[in-house]
Amino acid sequence: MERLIFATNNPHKLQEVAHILKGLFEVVGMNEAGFIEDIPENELTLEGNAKAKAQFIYSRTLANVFADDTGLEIESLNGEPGVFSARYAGQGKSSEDNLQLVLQKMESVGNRKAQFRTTICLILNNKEYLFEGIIKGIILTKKQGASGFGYDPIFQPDGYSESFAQMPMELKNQISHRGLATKKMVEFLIKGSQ
Ligand code: ITT
Repeated sequence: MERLIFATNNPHKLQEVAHILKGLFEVVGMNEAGFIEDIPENELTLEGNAKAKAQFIYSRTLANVFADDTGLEIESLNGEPGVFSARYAGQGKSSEDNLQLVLQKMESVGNRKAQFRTTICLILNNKEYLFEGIIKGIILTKKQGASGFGYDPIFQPDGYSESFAQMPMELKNQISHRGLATKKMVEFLIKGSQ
């Protein structure tokens, strides 16, 4: 089975993606690949950060690698937290702090439309490829559910009456931003290797 490094320090992302790639590719997280440091994310776009993370590992290993940068884009907050989703409440703050800040900013806001967007950058045989996944939904007024991670308890995808944090991972993976982007990458990898 072909080996791919997933340049992430987020164990939840690794678990979700490893589940999708199970039986197709051997996915190795950054820790397993021997990296313990945080990769700097200084770009102003998801694409830029995804590329930076993948290039960081590629330049040190020359191995096939991919990275995911994800943002929660809220219409009435002009696309915030967006590329700053991981540090919305400030450097060193927790996911819970970030989520609470979103709830606070959305307190008296009527338009609750939002989307999660994931950009994956794959570096394969020294070439870069980008894949995107988007899921539209709404920001709930309070937390619901305890599965998942990050903003999952306050995001309800359109067409569902549960938050991402109330769904089993299999269902989230079927419809999510990350699931869609990962499946596009899988199609590309499978087609490319034929
Ligand atoms: P890596 O950069 O190491 O992959 P990260 O957690 O820093 O991990 P991002 O830079 O993509 O990930 O930051 C996006 C933030 O948005 C992240 O900290 C989560 O809190 C949140 N997030 C990302 N994917 C999510 C998802 O599927 N559901 C809920 N929240 C998510």
